[in-house]
Amino acid sequence: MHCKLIGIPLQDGAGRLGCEMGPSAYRTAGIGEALRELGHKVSDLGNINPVAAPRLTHPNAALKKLPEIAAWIQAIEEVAYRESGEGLPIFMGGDHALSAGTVAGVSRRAQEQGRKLFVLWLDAHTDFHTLDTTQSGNLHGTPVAYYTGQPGFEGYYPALSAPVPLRHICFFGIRSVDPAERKALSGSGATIHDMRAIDEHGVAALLRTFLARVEAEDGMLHVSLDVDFLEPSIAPAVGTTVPGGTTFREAHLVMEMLSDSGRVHSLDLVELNPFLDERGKTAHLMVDLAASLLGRQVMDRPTISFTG
Ligand code: 6HN
Ligand code: MN
Ligand code: MN
Ligand code: MN
Repeated sequence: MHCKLIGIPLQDGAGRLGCEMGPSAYRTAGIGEALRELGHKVSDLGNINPVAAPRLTHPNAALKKLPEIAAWIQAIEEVAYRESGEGLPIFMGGDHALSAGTVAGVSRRAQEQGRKLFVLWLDAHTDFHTLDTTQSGNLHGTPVAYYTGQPGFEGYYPALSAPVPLRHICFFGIRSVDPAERKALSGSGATIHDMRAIDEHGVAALLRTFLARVEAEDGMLHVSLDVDFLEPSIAPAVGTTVPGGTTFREAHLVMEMLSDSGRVHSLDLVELNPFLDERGKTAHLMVDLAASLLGRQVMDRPTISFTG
C-alpha cells in the first residue's frame, strides 16, 4: 500500500487553539516510520495551506471563522480529490471541519470511478449541525451535514459535486448529540451506533454488519477518526472530551477489522490537540491505531470474510 501523509493544520473550526500542531505531533510520534515498518510505501506530502478567505456574512451570529473554514475546505477538497486517485491518503488534522473537504473530495473521485463511497464516523459527536442550527458556532460540528448535502451551505461552503447518501454513513461511538442534530438525524437513514449499542452488542457485531453492507455494494470506505471517540483517560489531547468513550481494545479491534476488510481507501485523524496531551500519549495511541488499520497484528490470522 502507498500511504500518503497529508498535514492539515486547521484549528479555526474548534472552540480553542492547538489543533494546528496536530500534523507535527503525528510526525513526531513516528507515523511515517510505523507505517514503513509494516512494509508500506510512505510519502509525506507536507501540509495543506488554505486559499484566500472569501468575504462572507451569515444571519447566524454565533458562527465563528466562516470565511476561513470555507477557504480551507476548498483547498482540502482539491487535494483530497487529487490524492485519492492512487494509494491511501491519511489526512492528519487539524480539527474535524477538515472532513468537509476530505470527504467531499474523496466522494468526487469515487463518483468519477463509478464507485459508492461509505463513511465510518468514529466520534463522540455526530457533527451534523448546519450553519443555521449550530449554537456554539464551532464549525467542526458541521462537516457531516455538509458532505451529505443538507440545505443551508449553498453560497458559503464550496459547491458539493457528489453528496454522500445518509444511508452510506455509519456513526460509531456516539454519546453527545445536540437537539437539532438529533431531530435532523431521526429517520434520516444513517446508521447510528451510540455507546449504549456498543455496550450491549460489542464493537465487533455492529461493525461486521456495516462492513458486510459495504462489501455487498462493492463500496469504498472513508474512515474519520476523532480523538474523542476514545475514552478521555487514554486520549486526553482533545478539546471536546466526553466521558464513556471506547477503550483501548475496542478501538484497536475496530481498526483490525477495518484492516481485514480491505475496504478503507482514505483516513482522517482529527481533533488531536497536542497542547492538551500528556507526554505524547494521545499522539502515540492515534499512530498505533493507524498502524492497526494498516495491517499491524499480533499474530498471523486466517483470512476473514465479512459477507457471510
Ligand atoms: N467534533 N455538538 C457540539 C457543537 O459545538 O456543535 C460539539 C461538536 C464537536 C465537534 O466532534 O469534531
Ligand atoms: Mn468530530
Ligand atoms: Mn467529537
Ligand atoms: Mn483507491
